[in-house]
Amino acid sequence: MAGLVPPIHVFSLDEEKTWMPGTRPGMTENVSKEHAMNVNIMNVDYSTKIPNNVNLSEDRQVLKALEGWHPGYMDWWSDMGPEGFQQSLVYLRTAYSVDPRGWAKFDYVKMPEYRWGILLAPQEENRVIPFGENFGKPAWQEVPGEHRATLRRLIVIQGDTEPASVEQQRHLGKTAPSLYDLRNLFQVNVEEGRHLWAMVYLLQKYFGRDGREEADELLRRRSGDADSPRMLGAFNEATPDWLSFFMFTYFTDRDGKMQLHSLAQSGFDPLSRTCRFMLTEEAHHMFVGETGISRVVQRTCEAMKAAGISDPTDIAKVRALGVIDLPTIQKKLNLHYSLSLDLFGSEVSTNAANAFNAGIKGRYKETQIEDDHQLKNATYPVLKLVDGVIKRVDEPALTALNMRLRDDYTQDCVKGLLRWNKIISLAGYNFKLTLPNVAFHRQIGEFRDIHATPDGVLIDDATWNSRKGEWLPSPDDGDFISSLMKPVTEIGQFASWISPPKVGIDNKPGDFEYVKIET
Ligand code: BYC
Repeated sequence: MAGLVPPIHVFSLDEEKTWMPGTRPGMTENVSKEHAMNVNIMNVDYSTKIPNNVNLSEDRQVLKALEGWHPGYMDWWSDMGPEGFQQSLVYLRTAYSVDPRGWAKFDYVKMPEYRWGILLAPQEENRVIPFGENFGKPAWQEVPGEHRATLRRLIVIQGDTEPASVEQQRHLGKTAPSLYDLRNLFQVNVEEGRHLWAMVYLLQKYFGRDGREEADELLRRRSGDADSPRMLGAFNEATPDWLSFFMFTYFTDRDGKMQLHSLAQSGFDPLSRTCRFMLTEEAHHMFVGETGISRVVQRTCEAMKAAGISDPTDIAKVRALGVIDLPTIQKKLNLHYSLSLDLFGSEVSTNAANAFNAGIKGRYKETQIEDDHQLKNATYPVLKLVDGVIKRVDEPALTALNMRLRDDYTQDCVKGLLRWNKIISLAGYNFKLTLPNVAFHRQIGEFRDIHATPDGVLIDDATWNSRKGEWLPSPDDGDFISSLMKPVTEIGQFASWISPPKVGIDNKPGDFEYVKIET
């Protein structure tokens, strides 16, 4: 076990710089303008049962609906939220404002007492719909009748993923590699719970009785349940160990980032404002993933060096050191990246085209793109299977929006790989983590009916079945990783397979007790 090094200010990916209170969240493009206009809704009202900055105390009907939903949420949290630790004091951040210059405060909280609230980013005066057929018209403050079903579907899908991830991660507390990591897990979990509240607020305020029914359904479905599963594939997969958790927060939360960015462009202003604030919290989740994987890679490299191992693919020798070998890390990466690609839907999608035309779901950084924002004559290259070969084919840009968002996502993913590979090369090893080809291990879209290697070579069923254990975690890999998942609960100590972080949460020192465990 290693001790926590003293905190130094090193942050990695751009969005990860943004999650500390007192710094500027990177997701809002017009923060300073908005700030000048909206000081009045910055602070959160804690006088109602549901903390909020949407004036719920004067919106009795919605407040009543949310208060009616609250007990079911608490039951769900107690049944499906983190297993154990509910009486422990956890050093959590809670949003008390949406002011980008300082929006969160840290304190010890028992998780069931966390104040899940409704927080929207400030309203931008005279905001217009930034894309689609309604381009340039005033943003909607109410749901337009003709787009009601599409909007509701997108909000329900978004809402469904939030509790799903908490359900997937509920067992992980038992095997946390440190109190620091345990606290990060719980921070992610309570904020995913808050994101569920965010979507439920929209459903209950703007969608009447159907919205209330959908809000109830969000508490009824369960990740991985045979009869009542969560809506999207990746949210029904298991998160069996901490390496999976870090991969999930790096790759799957990053799909969340891309989808939330697209919805933050929405002409339906309450959805846009909700997603903009969610992105502020989401940044920390990806920070947990990126630094988590960095720390695993770091530890493996250090252990290999200390033992004089020159070949990082000598799996047996590396595993004997009690660290996770790089080829197994690559397999986990292959799994989580490919599952996350499926979350973008089909490459060519009329659903996506309709949502864009309507002004409901835009592109990543829509307002920064220089074009007509209507995609009238534009095309976009889409990877397709043509006569058994993967080729780029120009498609109307409007129907290729999922592909475009997925490409933006892939570019965003690469940044982490560069950092992990730098750790490996600085340690003197000739090994590179890579993203598998988009045709590899897919269940949705163009490549769902074929098999391909991580290099994108098409293979038949028999080859896939005999070789898939080389590319995806096998039961043996799972058993090995499980064998390392022993809880470490001593203050400032870390499991053998992961390095301490470079910096503590809220700049706390290495010997800080992030979770005061109470059983
Ligand atoms: N699994 O035209 P298609 C997050 C369905 S993560 C199952 O190809 P479309 C988070 C689709 O529903 C972000 N079904 O795709 C991360 C449709 O069914 P219906 C969550 C799938 O509609 C970590 C049919 O196939 N937010 O926040 O253009 C922790 C044809 O659809 C899947 C969103 O996703 C799948 N993977 O795009 C916590 C944003 N893919 O309606 C949180 C909202 C497709 O014909 N959602 N289908 O029965 C959307 O924008 C879109 O619905 C999708 C799909 C991107 C999901």
